[in-house]
Amino acid sequence: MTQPSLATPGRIRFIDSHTAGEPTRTVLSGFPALPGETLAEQRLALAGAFGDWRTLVNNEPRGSDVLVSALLVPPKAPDCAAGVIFFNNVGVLGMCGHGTMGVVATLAYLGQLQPGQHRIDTPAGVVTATLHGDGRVSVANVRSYRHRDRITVNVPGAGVVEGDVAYGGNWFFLTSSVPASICLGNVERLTDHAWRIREALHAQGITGQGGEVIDHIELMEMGDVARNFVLCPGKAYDRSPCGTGTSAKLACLAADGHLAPGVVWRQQSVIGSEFQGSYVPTRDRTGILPTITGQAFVTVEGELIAAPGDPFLWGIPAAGAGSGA
Ligand code: PYC
Repeated sequence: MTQPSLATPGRIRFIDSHTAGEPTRTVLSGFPALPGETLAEQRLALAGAFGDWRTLVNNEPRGSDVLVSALLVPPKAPDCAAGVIFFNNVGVLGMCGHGTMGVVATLAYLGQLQPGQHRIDTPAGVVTATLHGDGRVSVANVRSYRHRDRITVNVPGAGVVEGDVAYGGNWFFLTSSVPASICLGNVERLTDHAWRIREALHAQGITGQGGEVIDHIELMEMGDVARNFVLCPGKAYDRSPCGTGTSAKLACLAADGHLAPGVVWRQQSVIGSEFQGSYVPTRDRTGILPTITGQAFVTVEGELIAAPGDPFLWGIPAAGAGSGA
């Protein structure tokens, strides 16, 4: 176990929510201030020297591998209602679509946000969240784009798999190669397949732009309504249709000319929950600006207690998972 030394934890106030089934833990207070001039720098601090705080909040025994946490920080960009840095069981994220909806629902529950448009600062850039009167949230996400199309990967045990590499606030490999239909009963097979793809991408040196690690795998099944299975960096699958994953999918559809600007795309998850997405092209036509709509519900309000002498005060490392950074 790592030996934390940066501060002594006490009580950490949080609110949990779920968005289309995927949990978000919004951290309200009790977390140390992270050093950095930008949220991107603060994200690196959380990935590095403050990593024990990440595992304390997110991992067992106080959290779980499925959880994505959202640390509220003072925004650095102007006119933002909040700043947020997302993290999971193995590292930090650039953006998180379901998590942004969870943060907005949480701030609304606290009476800190009213229906309307709100700018939210994230390490990947500012996103605009619209809280609708009925509780749904639309997230106008960061620029999303396809980086490589129809590349092939040799996946041990699965053969040659073809897919696209795209960015939607995190890096994704998207493929319609599925070992079984996308439904809850097949989660173990889907997880195994997606994890093999992730390892093969890594072994074959296939990355996002600038050598960025592709740490999300999105298996797609097309039909009247599309279904996906998204495997997250720490080997947990997304219960929601994944906001950044849906953004990456929209970027691919736009690049292929398969979805016109403004047309609504329905994206279901492996548990059957749904987001709606649409896009406008960027002015320079190098990508798209997606908007993803879904709904989050507050589930738990409480304080994490970090008792001195607890041998698992700093959490249990995620088993068998790679880096989430
Ligand atoms: O909704 O963008 C998302 C997301 C990323 C990881 C889990 N959910």
